[in-house]
Amino acid sequence: MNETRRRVLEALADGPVAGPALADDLGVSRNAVWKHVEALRAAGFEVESTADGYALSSVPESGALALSLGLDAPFEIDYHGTVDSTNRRARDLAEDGAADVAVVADGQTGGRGRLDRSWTSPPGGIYLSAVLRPDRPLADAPLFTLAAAVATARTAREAGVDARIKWPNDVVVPGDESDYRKLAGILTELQGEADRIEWTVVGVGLNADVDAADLPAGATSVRAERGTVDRRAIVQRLLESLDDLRRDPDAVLPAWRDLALTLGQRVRVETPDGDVVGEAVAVEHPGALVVATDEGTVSVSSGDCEHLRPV
Ligand code: BT5
Repeated sequence: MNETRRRVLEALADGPVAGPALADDLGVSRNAVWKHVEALRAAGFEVESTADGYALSSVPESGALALSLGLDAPFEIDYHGTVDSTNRRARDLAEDGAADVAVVADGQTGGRGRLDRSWTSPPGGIYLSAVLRPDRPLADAPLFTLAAAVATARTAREAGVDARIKWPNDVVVPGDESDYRKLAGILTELQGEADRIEWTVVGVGLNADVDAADLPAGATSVRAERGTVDRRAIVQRLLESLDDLRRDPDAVLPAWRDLALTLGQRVRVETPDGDVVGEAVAVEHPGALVVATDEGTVSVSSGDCEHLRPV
């Protein structure tokens, strides 16, 4: 990202600021300032020319500069109009040594779910994958998936949606009885070294300003629940919340439990060793679901979970 352009933008956001004064401040020519202002206008920023100088009057919904402006979390934004998969891109960056990068795209042509499933990625959705390098043992890795679910649910709740978490990684809006509609999904990828996490990529697909007709059956969007939303505000809140949680991993499980829709429900969890059916009674560190079955208590660390109607 062009550093001078970013500084011009920040000055305009605090503006109005006169072109010559800004040129002096930044140590560039007046013509260079003018060119940066024109480039910002071309990128969708509205910059007014007032008697007191330039003033920023509106910011576009996406783009690296727009998403970085005012972001209160130390993520560099790697923005794409369209990409195959933000997780694939984030993984490549992580393998090249990147840290604290958030890959954000307006669309995906090959969005991925878990277990080779695909993620439908229509316009208006948020497709975001953060590269994290937490200094934690490998066994703590599930905490970062749970943290992403908490950050996503909190952000959707701030947007007015009754978002809850379905174990382990779905953000849903509850319906009648055991019913729910899926609002967001999370895909985590991980590289370990010795017994440490080397990097983890947490990918979030959030149906934000999406027309429900563009989504698979059983899905919903912030727009369908609450009306149209500003995707920039949502991306920024999500990253800020994720940043808070990764700095305080002990806060993740309690926050997850507070938002959990699964606890107290009758569930069926499909695991590689067969189905586990019973009541979901707890979530234990670092994210295992404890199910009370007819044969006793079983702790499940991964699998697909379905909420069943009460018997
Ligand atoms: C997930 O998988 O829920 C994880 C999805 C993660 C997607 C993000 S987008 C940004 C980043 N880059 C990627 O390539 N991926 C991540 P899973 O639990 O396997 O659920 C997948 C299932 O959810 C599909 O089989 C569909 O049934 C359903 N589904 C697909 N697209 C959906 C959507 N947009 N909204 C709701 N449900 C969807």
